Amino acid sequence: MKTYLTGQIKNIVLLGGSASGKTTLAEAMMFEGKVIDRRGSVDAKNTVSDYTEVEQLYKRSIYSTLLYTEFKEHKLNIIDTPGADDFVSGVASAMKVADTCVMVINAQAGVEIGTQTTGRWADRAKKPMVIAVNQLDSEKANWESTIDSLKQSFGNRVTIMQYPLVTGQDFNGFVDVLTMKYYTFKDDNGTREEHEIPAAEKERAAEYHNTLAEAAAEHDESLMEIYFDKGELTEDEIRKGLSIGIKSRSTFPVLCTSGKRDIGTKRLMEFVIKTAPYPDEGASFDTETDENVPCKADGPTSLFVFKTSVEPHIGEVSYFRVISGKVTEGMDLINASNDSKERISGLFSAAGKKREKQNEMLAGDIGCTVKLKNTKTNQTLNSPGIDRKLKAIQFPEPKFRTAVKAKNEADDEKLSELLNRAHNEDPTLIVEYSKELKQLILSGQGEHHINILKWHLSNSNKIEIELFAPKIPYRETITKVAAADYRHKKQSGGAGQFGEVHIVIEPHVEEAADTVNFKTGGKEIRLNIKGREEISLDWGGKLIYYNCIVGGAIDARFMPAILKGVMDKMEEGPLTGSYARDIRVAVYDGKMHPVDSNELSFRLAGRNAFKEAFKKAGPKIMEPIYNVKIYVPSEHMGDVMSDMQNRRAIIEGMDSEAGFEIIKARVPLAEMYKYSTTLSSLTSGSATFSMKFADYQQVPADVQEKLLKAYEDQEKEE
Ligand SMILES: Nc1nc2c(ncn2[C@@H]2O[C@H](COP(=O)(O)OP(=O)(O)O)[C@@H](O)[C@H]2O)c(=O)[nH]1
Ligand SMILES: [Mg+2]
Repeated sequence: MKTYLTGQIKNIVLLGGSASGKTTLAEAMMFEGKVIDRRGSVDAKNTVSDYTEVEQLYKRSIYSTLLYTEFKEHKLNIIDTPGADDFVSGVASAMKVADTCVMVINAQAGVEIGTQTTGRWADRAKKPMVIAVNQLDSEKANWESTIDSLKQSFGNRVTIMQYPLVTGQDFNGFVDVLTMKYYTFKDDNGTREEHEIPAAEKERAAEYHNTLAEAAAEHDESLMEIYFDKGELTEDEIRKGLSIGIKSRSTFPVLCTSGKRDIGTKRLMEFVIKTAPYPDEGASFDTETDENVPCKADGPTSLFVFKTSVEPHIGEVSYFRVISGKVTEGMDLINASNDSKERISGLFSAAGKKREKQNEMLAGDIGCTVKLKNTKTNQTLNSPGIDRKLKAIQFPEPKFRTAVKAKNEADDEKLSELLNRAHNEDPTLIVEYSKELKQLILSGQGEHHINILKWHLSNSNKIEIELFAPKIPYRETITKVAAADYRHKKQSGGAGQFGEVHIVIEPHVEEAADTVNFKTGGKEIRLNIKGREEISLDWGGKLIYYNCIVGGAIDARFMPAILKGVMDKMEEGPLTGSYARDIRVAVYDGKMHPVDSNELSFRLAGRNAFKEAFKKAGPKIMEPIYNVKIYVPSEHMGDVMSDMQNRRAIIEGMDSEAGFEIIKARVPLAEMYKYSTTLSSLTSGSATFSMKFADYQQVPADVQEKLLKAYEDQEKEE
């Protein structure tokens, strides 16, 4: 395939709700560009984009797919994304490398939750947006209400550039108020005919044309002047103004399409090619040290890997954008994260699994290579001597958490390896062995997300897994002062064991002064602080350890052993075996034996003294609380709220945004198991949410009771 110059490339990402028709539209674009000679369909499971077995099984996109088409001396790189929230990683990575978003709207539904969620991604990434109102050929298509919902969501930036005369069965074209032509299409193969605008439509078309011209003039002073002078703009002038408006996200032009019947596809491509930003005017790439890397073909080479996948018969495929310079076959590049040398042994443009060989690709182009040894998503490859590490893609926080194990224990090791590999391919799948919970915890974006992984493990790797409710990482702490003396003594035949420690403990509060006078259990204790050690615990919170031994009651050499004993119990809290935190421990007295005292004795004495004191110190279990943000259409608000109430949620605020209500709440993690599934069934899939760890909070008394009981029972069993 020929080498395209930076000024001949456009990079778009198709966004939109599930089943809005992105994959079908991409198919039509490739057909128009003669990359394929017949169009497949999602239902016949033969599209270029949804080529994996699991996508064909579910008849929908699960992964983002890199595609391209060639049109009007340009190469259009297209990233088709899945619409469902569960597979958002494909949207996040595409958003990094594309220059323009094409938001595909299902005219039967108008703005959907997928429009909203992906629209927010575009907003955060500050990407231009062109709107394609699609499926106008379907019986239930409703142009007016679709435009209303778009305006409600995106405001006055929504600017009509094309509108249909009829929708449904008879939909066969539209009026284009940029070119002021009426286009019709026949034979469902994109054959286009150009007409005068029908007389009955002239007035309406002129009105939209003026609105478009005004929107275009708004972004450029010289255009504004011409517009005031002449009262109108030429097509080229409008295009110039629109181009500026699109780049600055102040204009979202609306076009009409039916991907299925190949209506409007070519006009959409033409418009993108003529008006949307080129790679050197589009996405901006900064290094981790905030240096901007200009998109210049004559600069040093840098590639950014935004996706990797393992494909049958090939192995690992790495998808990249050429950020700067050019890449040629056989070139040696250096991975900026690990300094390993990578040879670009194959260089391709990709349309799904179909790869076209390229000898060279220039700045701004998007392609793939195979068999890199040491390169993962989010890494940068540079020409030798160049040290650039580009800012990483920000993937969303997980919102579905499950424990996992192999049904057959013998598969455990292989399972860990496969899960790690899955994470490399999809960074929103996170796997972690929790030492604390003694469970392998798998997190993702939803139950379906995890089930697809399960399908792969079973079908591609012949490993069956079991998913079950994960334990909650509780924490333990104390609420008041308590003291304990403990003597560890053992006399058995030869050498004995002896260690006695007296401790006092209290809750640790950041910045509170050290306490020296205690009254507890009818006893007064006065401390003489000799040493203070502040330990930041791996699991959060602190332990402050005071050496207050006077008169050599315990040798200094035994102090670390006592601390070890305390840490033993901090790691396996006395209440439920969870980590303990935020405690001050002072050792102020004790006894030694001239022969039998050793480190082990003091470790055991420290551990038991701590355990006893802990139990008297008003111990509390704390649970992780998450900040949860739910986006829900108003009609489902009541159901979602009452469900939240059953989850011990504290509603912190409510808001509304473009027809959606936003609920902000603090919810215990223990109450969020499978929430994504519940929310989806409560709202027929029209809501979404995010969750992020906030802090630890005491559990209510009844919950503490239950947890204590459960731990006791478990201890007895063991
Ligand atoms: N009538 C009609 N149906 C369409 C159109 N585009 C897609 N579809 C159908 O809508 C469903 C979802 O299409 P798909 O391309 O997979 O949507 P995606 O999830 O956005 O990729 C499929 O059954 C398509 O055949 C269209 O323009 N008109
Ligand atoms: Mg799709």
